[in-house]
Amino acid sequence: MKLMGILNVTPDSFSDGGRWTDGDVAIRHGLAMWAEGAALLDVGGESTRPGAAVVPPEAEAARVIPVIRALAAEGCHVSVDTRRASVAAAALRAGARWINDVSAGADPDMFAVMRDAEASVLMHMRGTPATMQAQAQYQDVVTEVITELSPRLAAAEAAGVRNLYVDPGIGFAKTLDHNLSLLRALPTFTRWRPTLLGASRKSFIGVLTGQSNAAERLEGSLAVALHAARCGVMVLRVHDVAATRRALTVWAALQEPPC
Ligand code: HH2
Repeated sequence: MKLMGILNVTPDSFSDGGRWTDGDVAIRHGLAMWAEGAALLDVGGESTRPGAAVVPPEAEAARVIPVIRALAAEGCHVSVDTRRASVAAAALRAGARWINDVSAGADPDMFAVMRDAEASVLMHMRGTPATMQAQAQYQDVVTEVITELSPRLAAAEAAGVRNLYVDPGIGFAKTLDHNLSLLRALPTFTRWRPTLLGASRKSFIGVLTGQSNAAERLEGSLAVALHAARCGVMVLRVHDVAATRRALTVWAALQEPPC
């Protein structure tokens, strides 16, 4: 399983907001995650936590493009975490390889841009970060997430997008029970499509463990990482690259046959 290291160049991300807003500090953190074994660095300039402020595309691009350019120039493989086609296009020009879109192509121009990416991620969400939690109502969350992602995948493929990954969107228009149902059903996703998962430090872990401080949710994040590995997730989006890599190394050594 590949690790995607999270690099939020934002003042307000839920667990690391403000830590990497200085470009040089962000680049150093990205290089550190790369050295720790990240296969991709996911650079984002807009927090998508519930109720986060909307960032104009120019401001989002100004945050992420210099960081992406510097990391790509150092040989790191970079993905851009954006809902904006214009930001995604600028990121590809700056050397990004993947596009990670939590809105699964809501911007009408996104799929045309994704055509030029090495791979792209379509994540499930309802509404926008501002409105999503009010839409966390499902009869059967697993079936509905797949049903809602399917037309987005079909549209992307019809537009010529290659190497698509699906993501159930943990924490995006989901309650604790929805998140747990989706995680238990990961094999359904991984049998369906190459799957990326982002659960690192998310609030459902804090609800289960009683930890309100997101930065302290490492153990819960590692538990999800091992579960994801067992379920065949191909890419795991994490804040703590070194710790996750170490946990996965031990887990892999215990598998029969060794993997
Ligand atoms: N989660 C977040 C952001 N981008 N992308 C994918 N594909 N999957 C996810 O689960 C996912 C994502 C939210 O986490 P984070 O970037 O840590 O926080 P914030 O949105 O507050 O910047």
